[in-house]
Amino acid sequence: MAIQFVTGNEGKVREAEEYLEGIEPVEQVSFDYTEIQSDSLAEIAARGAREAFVELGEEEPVLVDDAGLFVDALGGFPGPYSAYVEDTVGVERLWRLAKGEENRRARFETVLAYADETGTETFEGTVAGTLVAPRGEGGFGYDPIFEYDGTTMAEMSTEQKNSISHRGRALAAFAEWFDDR
Ligand code: ITT
Ligand code: NA
Repeated sequence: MAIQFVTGNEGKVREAEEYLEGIEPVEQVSFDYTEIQSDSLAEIAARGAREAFVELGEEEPVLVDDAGLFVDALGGFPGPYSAYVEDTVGVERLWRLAKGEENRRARFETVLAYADETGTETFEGTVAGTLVAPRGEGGFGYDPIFEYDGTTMAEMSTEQKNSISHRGRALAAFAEWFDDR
């Protein structure tokens, strides 16, 4: 058995594989689940995981990850629109937007939704940090402009990022629950 990680984002898969190594194998699967209009990442992820589990034949468990970057000074923007904003505005220009603000605090949030024949469970993770000019070649997405404790997430190894990140925290909650079932 392998967990089917339904995502088009290879960075997410790398982090999940690294974290779940020795617990459960992870396989990337492409499936375009419906992203419902909602301000709740948990609701979006849970519905997506359920739909993917059913549509993929209800054989193997499914994992979905819905994440966002929430910038304090921008009223939480881009939040649930983070993927769209990365594609259109871009990471560098989002930094320039934040640069003009005195308050550069931001947080990443992610919700992991796991679905199998017994039901659907969600696990959340958050990390608070500061937006900075882009640094580092690792990670993905907004990592180069998100600094935690003096280091951008793009300057961290996958293992280091997992030890402090929103996704790492959600994976920790998931792994604990998964192991205890
Ligand atoms: P899937 O929906 O296919 O999983 P996606 O990249 O569209 O992939 P999201 O909607 O969850 O995923 O992503 C929201 C945005 O936030 C997107 O631009 C990501 O690149 C970015 N993002 C998510 N997790 C991140 C992380 O750990 N570090 C930096 N950026 C991240
Ligand atoms: Na997405």
